[in-house]
Amino acid sequence: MNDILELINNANNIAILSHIDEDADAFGSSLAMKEMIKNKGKNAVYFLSKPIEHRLQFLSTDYIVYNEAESYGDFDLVICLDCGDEKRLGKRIAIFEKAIKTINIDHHYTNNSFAGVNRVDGNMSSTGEMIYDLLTEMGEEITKPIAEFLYCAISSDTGCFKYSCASPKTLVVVSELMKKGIDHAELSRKIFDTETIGALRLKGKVMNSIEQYYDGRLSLVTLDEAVFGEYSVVESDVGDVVNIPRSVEGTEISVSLRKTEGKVKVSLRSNGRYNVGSIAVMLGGGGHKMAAGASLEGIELDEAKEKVIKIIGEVING
Ligand SMILES: [Mn+2]
Repeated sequence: MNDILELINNANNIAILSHIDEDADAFGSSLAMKEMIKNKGKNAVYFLSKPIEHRLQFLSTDYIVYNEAESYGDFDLVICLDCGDEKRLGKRIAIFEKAIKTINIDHHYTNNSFAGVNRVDGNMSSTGEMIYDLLTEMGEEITKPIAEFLYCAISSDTGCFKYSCASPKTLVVVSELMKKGIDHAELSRKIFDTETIGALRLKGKVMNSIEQYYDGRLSLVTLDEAVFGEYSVVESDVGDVVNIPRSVEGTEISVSLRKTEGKVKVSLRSNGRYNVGSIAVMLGGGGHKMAAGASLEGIELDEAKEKVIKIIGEVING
């Protein structure tokens, strides 16, 4: 029998965790896993590191925002999804460390196999696609809510199926999800084509402030902490701004740096030629070859920018 299925079948009280700063793949694949476990008549709790961003709130409210001051009891199994290493659990590592059995399902090639049972495949488009395969292998029914959650996960990590990580098989999976009667156009509109007015105006400012280096092969934007207040938006509601410099003609690598909560979050994207996963590793982070990131602590925005430009310069000028 499948080892993951065996662990789930033998557990009764299960915690689900995904990476900090949850994105649609982390959120969607966790909700799908939770729904499947619930359908089996077992108890599962999904712990978020913080409230989910505005545009994903319509998907579900069936989760707990983790509070370290509270005690949540013990879980006999913890399942980590879309999480490249245990540091990416943030404060919820307390739940992970208390569990006897742990599972790690992820598609970040830099994943360090930190759990008891690890299913890691860096060639998969998304953790959502891996959950689809797992549920199919386990003979679990893909219900309409599960199909909606997985559609959000897969469509988001593939940039609506346009990134190189989307394989012919990814689209077969999505075709199966569509057969469950999901409204894919409405889901896509909510996830990709809806913004608050403040977030959209902030992006306008970001567009006007793109910096270019190395003959335009590196395009970069920075967001300081004050800009979110200036446009009356919550930081997490702004989403990925790294795709804005990525679309500038001639760009090989695009970068966004945003200062929040005393850290500088660095997002990196490649347009194909360079492996930004290894650049992220040099910065203490991780990810995929085409999309990766790192979080720099105890550093000012300007200092972080200088550091990132220098490292990328070494890669580009090789
Ligand atoms: Mn993912």
